Amino acid sequence: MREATEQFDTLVLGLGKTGLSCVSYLVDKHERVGVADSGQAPPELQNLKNRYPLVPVFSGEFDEALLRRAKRLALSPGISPAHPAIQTALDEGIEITGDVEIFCQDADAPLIAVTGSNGKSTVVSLLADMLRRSGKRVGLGGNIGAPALDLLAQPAPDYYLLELSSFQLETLSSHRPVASAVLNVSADHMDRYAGLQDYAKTKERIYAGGGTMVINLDDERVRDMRQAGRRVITYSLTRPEADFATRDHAGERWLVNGQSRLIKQSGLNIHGSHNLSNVLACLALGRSVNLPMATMLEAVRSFTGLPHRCEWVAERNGVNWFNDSKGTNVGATLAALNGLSENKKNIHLIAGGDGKGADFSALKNVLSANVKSVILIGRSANEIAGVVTDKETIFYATTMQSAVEAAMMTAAPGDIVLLSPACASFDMFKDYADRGNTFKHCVAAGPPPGAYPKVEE
Ligand code: UMA
Ligand code: ADP
Repeated sequence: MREATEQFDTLVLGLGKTGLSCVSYLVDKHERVGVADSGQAPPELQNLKNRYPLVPVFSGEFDEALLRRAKRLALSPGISPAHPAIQTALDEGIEITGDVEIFCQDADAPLIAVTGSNGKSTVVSLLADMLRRSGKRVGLGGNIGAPALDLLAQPAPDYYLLELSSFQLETLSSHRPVASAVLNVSADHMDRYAGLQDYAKTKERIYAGGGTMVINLDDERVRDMRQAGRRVITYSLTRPEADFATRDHAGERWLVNGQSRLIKQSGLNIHGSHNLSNVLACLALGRSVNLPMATMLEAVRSFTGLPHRCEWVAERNGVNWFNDSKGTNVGATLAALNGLSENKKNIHLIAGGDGKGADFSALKNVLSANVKSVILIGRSANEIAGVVTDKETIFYATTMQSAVEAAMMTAAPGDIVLLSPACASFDMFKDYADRGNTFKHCVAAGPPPGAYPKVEE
């Protein structure tokens, strides 16, 4: 029997991917580790029991007496340090850390770190390809999927490349990146932060560790993060003075670096001007570690984007279908609508889910200008309906299948149907990938028999 007073070097809070990676890393370091999870069925419980049967697991609401038994608490990203029991522990002098902080204390290769409200996974994926094509070994992880500490189980690469969420940045202070970027700041996770300012301050922490600052001049909040005396590489879609910018030449839009034209927009295989911005960010980050330009451009040409991000799905009866299930906040949905509409009012938008406390009013103008109908699903459907001016264009659906069928009934040749929910998926789906795959499946399944308007041959 275990002593109820057993002390822990580290008590890991949360038993998802991150929690398991912390246990695995810390047990290898011979720490006395325990795990606490406030849910009833933590996702990695069985894996933990199989691999570390001696590590105690405590479930149920976090208990101050339990937390007091630890020298430090390692918080999973989904757990806010503002939790009252964690605040009490902090007041009592117990250290609060996170997996990325532990990683940065021990990692032994240069780090490139990327955050932003949108575009992180796209940017780190393309940048990883640029690095690999340049002969560099890359340890890619963080918010994109592989927990940072799992990377330390492999031999050190030439570069670690971490996608960092604001949650992971909250507990981070030991990072010393060679380069870092905040791609953009728009409202997200407003159920966790006091406001946009608070959220932006958390993102800004990525620049605190030194190294080259890659700055997006198109984002006012990011521009303001620039620090005197630091090496800075800038990029912009609108400001020609940026190190990496765009310029029109002979009727084509080009990506440029100073006087050098690098690649035409028409040479890219990804959609939307937001993705042009992502490519510029990659070129700036790649430049910060001296990757050869020709190799970077090879990677850009081959990049077709990630699934569930403005992903083209099908063309049926002259209607193009796009899956942007990873559009989980207002900024992403705005970018998708602006990027795909080409200033026409031809989009049928499927949106909704768990709005995470968002204010949807920023969608109002683009909904009026570019959207023919709005098909709403999920918990926040009514909140989104509140910003649609023409209420006649709203449809409600209780399942993805009925949403897709409604779009099939409404869309005419030349139109676009876009799933870009501006919300998290958890009220109806396992995750955004499940939502996007369900959408693709429903599109492939086609309309119910006899329902589709007849198309003239
Ligand atoms: N839990 C508690 N108490 C709470 C909240 C959660 O005990 O108050 C427990 C849950 O019961 C669950 C565990 O914590 O058992 C889950 O931990 P977690 O939510 O931190 O999730 P992980 O599986 O560890 O995944 C995390 C990131 N998740 C979040 O930030 C919510 C993953 O990002 C990331 O890929 C992974 O670490 C590896 O780094 C996902 C995400 O949604 C994709 N990120 C947000 C986003 O992109 O917007 C930030
Ligand atoms: P993240 O990892 O930050 O969530 P992703 O690359 O996975 O970013 O893209 C998430 C969503 O944001 C997708 O809907 C995508 O279309 C949109 N998006 C991608 N890049 C940008 C950008 N630079 N600005 C605004 N939205 C973007």
